[in-house]
Amino acid sequence: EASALMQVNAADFKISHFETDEIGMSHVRMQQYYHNIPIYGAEVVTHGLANDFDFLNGNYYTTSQWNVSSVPTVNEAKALDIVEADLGESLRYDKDMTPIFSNTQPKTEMVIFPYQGSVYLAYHVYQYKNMVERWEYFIDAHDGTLIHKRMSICKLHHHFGNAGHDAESNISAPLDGKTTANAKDLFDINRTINTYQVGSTYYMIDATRDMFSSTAAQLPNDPSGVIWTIDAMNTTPTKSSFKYDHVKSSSNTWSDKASVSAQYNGGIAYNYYKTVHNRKSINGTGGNIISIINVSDDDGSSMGNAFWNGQAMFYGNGDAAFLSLARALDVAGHEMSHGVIENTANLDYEGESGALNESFADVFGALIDRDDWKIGEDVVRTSVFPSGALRDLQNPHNGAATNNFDAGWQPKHFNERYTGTADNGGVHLNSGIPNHAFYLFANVVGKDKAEKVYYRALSQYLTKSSKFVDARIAIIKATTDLYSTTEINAAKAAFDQVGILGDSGGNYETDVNTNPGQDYVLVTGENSSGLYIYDNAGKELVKISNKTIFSKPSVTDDGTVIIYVASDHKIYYQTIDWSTEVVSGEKLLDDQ
Ligand SMILES: [Ca+2]
Ligand SMILES: [Ca+2]
Ligand SMILES: [Zn+2]
Repeated sequence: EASALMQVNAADFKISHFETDEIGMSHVRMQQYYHNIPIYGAEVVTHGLANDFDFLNGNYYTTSQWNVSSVPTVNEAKALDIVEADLGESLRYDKDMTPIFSNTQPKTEMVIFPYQGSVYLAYHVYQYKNMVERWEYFIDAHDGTLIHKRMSICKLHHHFGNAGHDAESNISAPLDGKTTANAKDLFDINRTINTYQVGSTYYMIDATRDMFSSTAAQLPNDPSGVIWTIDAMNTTPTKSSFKYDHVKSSSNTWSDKASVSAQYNGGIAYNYYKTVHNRKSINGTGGNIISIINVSDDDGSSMGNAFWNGQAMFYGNGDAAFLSLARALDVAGHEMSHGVIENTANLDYEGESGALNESFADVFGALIDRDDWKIGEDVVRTSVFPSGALRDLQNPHNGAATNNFDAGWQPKHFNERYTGTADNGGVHLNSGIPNHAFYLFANVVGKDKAEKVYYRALSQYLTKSSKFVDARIAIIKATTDLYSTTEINAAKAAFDQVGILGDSGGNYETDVNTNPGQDYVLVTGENSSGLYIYDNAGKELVKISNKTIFSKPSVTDDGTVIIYVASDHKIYYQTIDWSTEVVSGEKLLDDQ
């Protein structure tokens, strides 16, 4: 079934992930290739019980008209030089790195990059400018042109600094034993935290979780499978003067409340994913959960922000707008969930997929800090955020004037969406729309069911290039997998209410330019019998299938190919020539 997606060779799809889940459903994730090079963002997932696949989603391209040489004329080193020249800083972390930031070296992959109507052979480069800024670049592998770039790190709220590089470690020597301590957090509440004794020194390292690997760990400096809080000693990770060290004590007493909060909240978030979703840590394979506290702003002042940099959570001690950020469980949950998202659907941090990335981080932040629908209520100052929260899933307008983003206003309906280019296309703004859909859904079915559905959608259905409509389809499908009519209707109603409509996948060609062609709607008949094309006035143009349609049809980026699964569980496709309006008729995909 994985093979032969029309007009492309079967060999162009390769299985990247296969999983059979707890209800016995298989999910096959496939990457599309062009001349043996992966096409960026082209992923298809098929799903079904007992390998009887009856649902397909994702995004793929018809490549028959493409004419791109797959042999680069610019080499990888040159591409990295171009990235560094553009960043204005060199950051090939090749020296003296501790295990904490071992993954900050640039990562490069050759891809076929469809972008704004053209198709490129490109180097996709992840490059850290410093500990705070991770950038993604697409460099033309034929002429070295910078095709596209974006920063792909979430700050809890968005104003960005720059400059500086190179971190130096103060982390020193090694020896044993798990201990616990009682200490006050930023609420002045006594918390029991797990610490670790090596020789006569206690460290803020929690080695009690079932992800802990005693064989791989060298404590305290190179642990494996721990929850670990580190002190940045009021230095800034954008500067070469950045320093960090263990939070430690000679008596197992802990007076830095931010460290107690960070360690405690890290444990709650770990437990949430473990007990509710059977997920082993952020990366799914027992990777360390690292929080860095006492992080300063670029100018050395106290930082009113928090972020996940792809490796660790960073927390500032607050400013005129925020209290100490480590205080808030939902902030910790949000930032850690970015790591979970990166290790599952890995939604592009831009446009609608970026807003979904932000939304899933808020959704799980609000599920981990379960007592309200708000984000940041324990850390914002009301002088800046009038509602007393940074964001509110129940009411994304959040008590602020329309479009007053700085005061925490977000759109709650697709009609209100932000269409500008700031904030990677409004990823922290338009997240309000799917956030509100989650609230509407969870408010009907309850958080216990809603979280199962959302985690399933994130881990089994969504892909890198998923858009709002794909989230709708994924949530409805995940609900269908797990629950019944009441819940399915609640999911549909939730997305209807925020204006995310449609039953087939989005136009993936670009986030920025919309297709100038006329819109058509693909619909199934009553009881899913028959497949029709309607115009956008709701008039039936043509019936293209008599079959009972099992899956939501999926449409290629250019609208020329429709693919769907019928009730016989076979995959069919049709091609449409829009210039002549000739439909090919139903064809069966080969099973190879
Ligand atoms: Ca709360
Ligand atoms: Ca909250
Ligand atoms: Zn975020």
